[in-house]
Amino acid sequence: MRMGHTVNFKEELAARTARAEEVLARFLPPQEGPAKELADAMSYSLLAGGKRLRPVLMAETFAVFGGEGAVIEPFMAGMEMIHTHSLIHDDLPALDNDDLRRGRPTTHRVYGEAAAILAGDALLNYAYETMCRAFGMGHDTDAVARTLSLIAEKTGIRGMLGGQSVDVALEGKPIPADTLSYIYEKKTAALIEASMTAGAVLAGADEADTAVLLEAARKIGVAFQIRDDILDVEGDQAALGKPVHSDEKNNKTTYVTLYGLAEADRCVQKLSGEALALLSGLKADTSFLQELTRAMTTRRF
Ligand code: GRG
Repeated sequence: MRMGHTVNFKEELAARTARAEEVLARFLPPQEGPAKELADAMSYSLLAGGKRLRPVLMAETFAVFGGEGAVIEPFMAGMEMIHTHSLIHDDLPALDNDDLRRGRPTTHRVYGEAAAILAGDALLNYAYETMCRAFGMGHDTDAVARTLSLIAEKTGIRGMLGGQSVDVALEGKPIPADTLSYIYEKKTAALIEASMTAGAVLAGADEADTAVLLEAARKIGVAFQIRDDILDVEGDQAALGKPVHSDEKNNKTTYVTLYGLAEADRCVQKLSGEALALLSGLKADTSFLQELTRAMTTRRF
């Protein structure tokens, strides 16, 4: 198992999460000057202690496909900034109107709604500013450009934001199964896809391996979202760091409302199994990615 000096997955994950935390803190804008309050709100949201799954996934696929050096770091930071922007905006009164995120009051509860909108916008923009730094790091610029481009695509109208827009438009209405799948593949899986393929593309993985990773990531991402639906019903607010029963409050159609808890759980297991089969079919050592897939799809937080 390619996990450094230890084969203990929990310890290894903790070490990789700590590295992601360290990278994030290093790439944030300084909290000084006239826009200090904006930098404070960005830092408050970003350093609030999420699971850091996306940068960890990205760093791992970079390493699995032979990537070396620090060029992955601006992408790790950028991806977590994009993810955090989506959480800040999703919690706003106009969307889910939630008060708790990552175990702390949401950004708009602390800084006010206008400042939270700006902090989300600023994180999204700063993500690209940060990732563009990779051009000056002596890495293959074509690989850097392709990595940036795939992240932009998976974040925007053809990815996360496209899915979120359909989710919002259909709130409180019955959603057909194929539309719900579209929403999950875009709103949630797209950033997991971006994270897993970005590391590989930056490292120079070939198209066939990247396509397998993309397919595995889509399955992991959809399973992760269905697990989120399940935890919203039977999870624990203290462990999750965010309110439960938020979907019910917002009258949302989810896998749980559409198929019931038991069938939703079967879907998670099926998707997880298919993703594991895809990962284990790759020639590279995907043992850590497989452990992480299991952890993401059986999580309680
Ligand atoms: C841009 C407003 C806007 C929304 C985009 C991603 C998203 C759509 C909204 C965020 C809220 C949400 C339910 C996202 C689905 C994906 C998901 C389960 C996110 C939570 O990710 P975790 O569990 O969070 O990795 P941490 O806090 O650990 O980083």
